[in-house]
Amino acid sequence: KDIEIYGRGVLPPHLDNRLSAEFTLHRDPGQMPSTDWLAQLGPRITGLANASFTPLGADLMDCLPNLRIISTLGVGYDNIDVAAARARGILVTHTPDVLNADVANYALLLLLAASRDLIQQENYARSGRWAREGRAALTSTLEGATLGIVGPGRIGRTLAKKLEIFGGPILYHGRHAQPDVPYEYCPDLVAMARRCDALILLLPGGAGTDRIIDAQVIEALGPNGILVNVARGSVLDETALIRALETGRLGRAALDVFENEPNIPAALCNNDRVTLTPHAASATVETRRAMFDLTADNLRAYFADGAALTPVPECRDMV
Ligand code: 8YV
Repeated sequence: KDIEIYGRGVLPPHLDNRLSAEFTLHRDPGQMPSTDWLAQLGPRITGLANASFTPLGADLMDCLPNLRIISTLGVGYDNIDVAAARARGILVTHTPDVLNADVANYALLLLLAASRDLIQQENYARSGRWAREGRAALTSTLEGATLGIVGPGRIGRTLAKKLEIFGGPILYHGRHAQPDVPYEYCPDLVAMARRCDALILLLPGGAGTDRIIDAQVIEALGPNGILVNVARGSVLDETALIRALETGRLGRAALDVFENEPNIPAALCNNDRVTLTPHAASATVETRRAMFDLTADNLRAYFADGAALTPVPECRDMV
């Protein structure tokens, strides 16, 4: 237990237990550790377990001069300044793959919920409107629908396979065509959106994808189109989305992630053509446990022999 770890953010109990069994764990004293806290503990900390979505940049790294590894909980690491970490010789790891199936399942759930107006229909049944007003409105089918995946990474590919059940064309857009992905590559996102009945966003957040889903893409998807976002709020222009929904230029949206979490604009909350969930796509007991274990295992492996299990791609040459 001579290795001292900083647990940043609120660590889930299982992760907290794993880390405190193996290391000396210093839990987060607040939003940003105080100067006193950092002055006292900063130099002793060699590992950081990150469970926070707030930016982790050079300012904090410079207060932790002996930090060797940042193990972040989650596959996404857009809140971590990886270039700043690399420049300081700090390895960054994340938790890929273990969440592929559940996040893909959630995207499928949101897609089905949006196309069949599940939440509205549930409200209709529960509130007694069925009995008072008769049958609910008809919805639209996904059978044979053209479905577009934006971001053909690990989760995108897992989802694409699941979408084959609908029997329609599956298209994808990303920076490059992927030779091992057996679906049609569309280099032009707007042109792809125009052809699609639904777009599902699975691309990483960060500078390269900031608001890549803009008014033009949203309007290309059109008045009957469905937009599903289980990626990051930052990939979507939320204001343009709201405007398109309010003016009938987009059909439906199903959103698990938002620009300013955990705050959701009232214009989305009040729109019954929007399905909302609280960033919960990976939130099953089983998947979260695997994510917590991988976060701890990366630290354990690194401190055992320098070979972390799942470094982020930018740090693969560091192990
Ligand atoms: C969160 C996610 O990490 O993996 C990601 O990138 O966005 C989620 O799975 C999860 O909420 C744990 O904090």
